[in-house]
Amino acid sequence: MRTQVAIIGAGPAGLLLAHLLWRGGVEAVVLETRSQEYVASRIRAGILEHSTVELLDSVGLGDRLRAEGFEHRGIYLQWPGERHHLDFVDLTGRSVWVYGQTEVQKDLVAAGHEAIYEITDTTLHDVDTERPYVTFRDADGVARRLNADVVVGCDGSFGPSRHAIPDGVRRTWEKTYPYSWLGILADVAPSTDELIYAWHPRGFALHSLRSPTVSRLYLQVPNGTDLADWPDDRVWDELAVRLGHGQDGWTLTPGPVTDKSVLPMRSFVQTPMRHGRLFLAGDAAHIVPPTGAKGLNLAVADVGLLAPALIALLREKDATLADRYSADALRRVWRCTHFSWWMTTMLHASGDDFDAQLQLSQLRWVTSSEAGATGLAENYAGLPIGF
Ligand code: RFL
Ligand code: PHB
Repeated sequence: MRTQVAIIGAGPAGLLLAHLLWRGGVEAVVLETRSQEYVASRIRAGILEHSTVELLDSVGLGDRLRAEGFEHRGIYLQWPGERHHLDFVDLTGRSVWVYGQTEVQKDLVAAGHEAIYEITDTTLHDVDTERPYVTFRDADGVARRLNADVVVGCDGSFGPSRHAIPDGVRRTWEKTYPYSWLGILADVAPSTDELIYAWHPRGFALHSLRSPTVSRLYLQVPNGTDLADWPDDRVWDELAVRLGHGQDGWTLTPGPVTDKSVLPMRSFVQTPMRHGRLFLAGDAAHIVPPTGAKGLNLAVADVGLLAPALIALLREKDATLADRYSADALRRVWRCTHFSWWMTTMLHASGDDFDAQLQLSQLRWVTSSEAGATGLAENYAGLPIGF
């Protein structure tokens, strides 16, 4: 097989890149190791920032999002005894949208972007030449070869693409955190109109949502937490304490839990994001802890930069944007890496009393000073694609 762009990974980065390239007259083939059903039903991100929505709108993928998603003006930040609303629209003129990653994925599939699913043994070859190719076994176990002008690794944090950049060239930066999130999806109306990020001495809690009848909530838990220790009643009781059930008349309504999982947290960046004819986008190049709601948005921003670069490279033989891709993308990646680290370390209990006082001081500043609030709002609602 031959194509112009071989894309590894049919997550949001890979399928959106295929869509943007198709609109620009460049052909791509997407290779995916999981089944289409598995990819479509993975429960992950829920918040789209302003520039993500603008990009999806501009390429004909915004209709269902506008009709079925929920526009939020801001978030609540709270700690015991106090809840404050930050209005991003007043502060920056930008809102965010609640629209699940599963829905973005469905819209991409509905736009006609097929992938070759259930492949194994994905291997990248000759990426530092003009004739890179990918070998794999298809769902029937048949060995296949895909020749391309360019290979793009959109294969997430466990894919092979990032390792195809030689050890002497690639550099990685990593930070781990001493806590994880226990997340639940529940068939119950959200007890809030906008997301609540709660600092609590027992640990962070987040009340998010997916629709008027589906809530998504998270609890900070120690690394290595066993779900067997967290029956649904215990999860709801702990959420009630940390989110301030009963405080100023606010109540948390529990309901049937339909999904429960533990998510580890990590900050990770690999540079460069391009080596020869291999480009990396999304989680393949960087992971952020979820507290800033940035993972999906960063993946979209990467491909928003990469698509015009590849279109210019392959259609006009103009390498200017492709040569700048890694540096341009990494400016935003490091901004979001810092923001996600900052939100995470401001809101999670570390067990250190001194840290707790600093966190509360920071939270008071962010919620009472227009300068502090604007900084958070600008980062959360998102910087322009070209930042
Ligand atoms: P994805 O979505 O991981 O897609 C990568 C795809 O590559 C495939 N793949 C391969 N394909 C072919 N050959 C191979 N050898 C392959 N190896 C892997 C994978 O099967 C997969 O389909 O990366 P992408 O497209 O870069 O998109 C990034 C986002 O998905 C990610 O940043 C966010 O979902 C992160 N994230 C969250 N972000 C948020 O902003 N808010 C959240 O609440 C949130 N929750 C999450 C998350 C990520 C999670 N993961 C990765 C464990 C919850 C989870 C569980
Ligand atoms: C979610 O709805 O899953 C979600 C929202 C905001 C975050 C993280 C996750 O910061």
